[in-house]
Amino acid sequence: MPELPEQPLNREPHLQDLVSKFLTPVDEGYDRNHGIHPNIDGSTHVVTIDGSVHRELKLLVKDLQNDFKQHDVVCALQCAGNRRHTMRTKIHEVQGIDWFDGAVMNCKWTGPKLRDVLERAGIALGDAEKQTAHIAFACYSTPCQEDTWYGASIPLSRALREDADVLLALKMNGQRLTVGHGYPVRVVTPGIAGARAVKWLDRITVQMKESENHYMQYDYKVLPPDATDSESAKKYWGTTPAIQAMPVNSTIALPTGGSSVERETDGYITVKGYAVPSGDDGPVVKVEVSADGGINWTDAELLSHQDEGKWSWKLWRCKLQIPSGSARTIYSRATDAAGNTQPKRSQWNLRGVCYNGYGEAADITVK
Ligand SMILES: Nc1nc2c(c(=O)[nH]1)N[C@H]1C(S)=C(S)[C@@H](COP(=O)(O)O)O[C@H]1N2
Ligand SMILES: [Mo]
Repeated sequence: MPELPEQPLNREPHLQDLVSKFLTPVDEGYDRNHGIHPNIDGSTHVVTIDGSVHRELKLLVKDLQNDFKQHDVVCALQCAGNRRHTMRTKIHEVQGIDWFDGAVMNCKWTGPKLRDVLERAGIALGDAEKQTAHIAFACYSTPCQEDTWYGASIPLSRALREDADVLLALKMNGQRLTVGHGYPVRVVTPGIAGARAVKWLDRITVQMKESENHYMQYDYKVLPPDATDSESAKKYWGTTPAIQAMPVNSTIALPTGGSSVERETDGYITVKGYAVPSGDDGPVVKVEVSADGGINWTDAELLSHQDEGKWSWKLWRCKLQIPSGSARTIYSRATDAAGNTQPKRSQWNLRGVCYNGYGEAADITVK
């Protein structure tokens, strides 16, 4: 495996800062890297489109900008390991970075739709093949900890759907992409795990197999519960599907677990958080909060924002009546437009991915 000269940058913001803005500022979102950042010259960088296409394309960044209609998409981009800390502390130890609830950001991305670029190349597959084919994304510019390159794939059919809004993003919140978030071009796959949103994109391939990259085949999968360590996981990697859609989720940013809060004169406390929908099933239409372990639920107020859409997160807040005392737990539960809702606890898996049990602020002292 590649020896990297330094540690990859991995960090998440404080949750209260994160939910203070609908659009996450470029330098305030989480960073997730399996290698170190490459140093790419955006004026000469080429994205190759190849595989089962009629015309192989080599596009400069300026071609992506000038030759195709530019689209804006506001979406939540979330690491599949978001909330791993809750899974490992409430259920059982898992492998992976100890993400709390902040490995998600809600940004506005701008660039051409992948389907328009693929249309220019022409898909050289029959209709039946198009239904089962994959579109693979690769970055060869910088090695990773577990592989010499980074790659991922999504179903081709999804990339071809006008309403799936898969973008080759050149901008983030109206500004040129930063190196950390993929300059000069990254894939943005709304509703799909962040692991597929390949940064520093240099190749797009139409193929009949999934990406063979380590992070597609041997990571980012919800392994069955009897995969309890790396050894017992071995026989499951090949048969467990790679994560695509992320599940509906919500978390509580205020109050912070373990903190003390004073009740307002009316006996209420303010609870705040974010909620994200499941895959294609946005937006989130309801968030409820409970102060009694999930017996009674109070509807939270969903805040409205100008740029919101089915892929964006919902910020919410709630006035919750809660008795004073110590060791109180507050839960949150989101429901999306298709009726998907959070379970109290989601299934344990070795890699600690896709945790979407109730949002939880535990051990609160209410004065
Ligand atoms: N080339 C490349 N792309 C990548 C990664 C990476 O390590 N290398 N990490 C992926 C993962 S796991 C996530 S969650 C997102 C994180 O994006 P961000 O660092 O912009 O927050 O990028 C994805 N794209
Ligand atoms: Mo990730």
